Amino acid sequence: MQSAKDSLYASPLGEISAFTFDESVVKVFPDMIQRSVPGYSTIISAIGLLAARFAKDNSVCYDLGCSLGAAALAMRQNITAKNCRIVAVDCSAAMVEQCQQNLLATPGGVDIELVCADIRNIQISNASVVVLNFTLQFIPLADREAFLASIYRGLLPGGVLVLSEKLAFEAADQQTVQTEMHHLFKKAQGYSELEISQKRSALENVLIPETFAAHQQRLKAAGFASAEVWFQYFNFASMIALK
Ligand code: GEK
Repeated sequence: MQSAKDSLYASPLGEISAFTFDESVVKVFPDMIQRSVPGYSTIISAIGLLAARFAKDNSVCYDLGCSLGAAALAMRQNITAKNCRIVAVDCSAAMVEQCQQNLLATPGGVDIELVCADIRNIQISNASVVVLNFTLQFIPLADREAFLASIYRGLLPGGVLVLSEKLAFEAADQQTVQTEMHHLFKKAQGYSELEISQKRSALENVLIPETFAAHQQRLKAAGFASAEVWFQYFNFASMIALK
C-alpha cells in the first residue's frame, strides 16, 4: 500500500487535540503504523499464516478495526478453506472509504465484506478467526470484558482470536525501559523528539494499554481455554487466544 510520509506532528502545535482516525491520518496511515508499531509487518504476515491454519470451511473470519484492510488482505491471500468469507469492520468513515479502494485494487479469492460500524455493536457468529490488531486498546476499559465475551460466543470450537496490543508493565523499571525503547525505535524510524512527544499527548486517554496479565485474565474469564504471547517487540505484543 502506497502512503504519504507521516508528518502530522512534525511542527509545534499550540493545543494538541485527542487523536482521531480522520482523513489526515488515513492519508499517512500505512507509513505511520509501520514507523510507530515495532514488528507491524511481521504481525500482518503472521496473521495470514494463522488464517491459513485456523480458517474453516463455511466459516467467517473477522478483521475488527480493520483500518485500511492490511490484516484482511493478508488473510485473503492465505486462506485455502472453502466457502469462507472475511468481514472487515471499522468505525472511521474515512478509513472505510480508503479501505474499499485498497480492496478493489487487490482482488482475490475470498470475499471481503467491508462494514462501517462500531465493533462493539456487531454480531460475531460462525467465526473461525477473529483479528483485533491494535484495536482493543481504543475500546473503553469498561466495555472490554463484554466485547471479548461476545467474540468468544461467536467463535466456533477450535477458533482463534489474534489480539495485538501495546502493553503496559506492572514493574516501574520495565515500564520506563520499554517506553524508552519504543521512543528509540521511533527515533530510528525518523521521528523527531517533538513528533514523538506531541503524538504521545494526542494518544493520552485515547489509547489505553494494559498488562499482558490483565489481557490473559480477561480472555480466560471470557471463556478462552488459553491465551499466550506469540510475538513481542518492546511494548508491542500479539497474543493468540484459543477457544
Ligand atoms: C491494521 N487493524 O492495520 N469500532 C470500530 N473501529 C474502531 C473502534 C470501534 N469502536 N475503535 C477504534 N477503531 C489495523 C490497525 S488501528 C491501530 C488498527 C492504530 C478503529 C480505528 O478507526 C482504527 O482504524 C483502528 O481501530 C485502530 O492491522 O492506529 O494504532
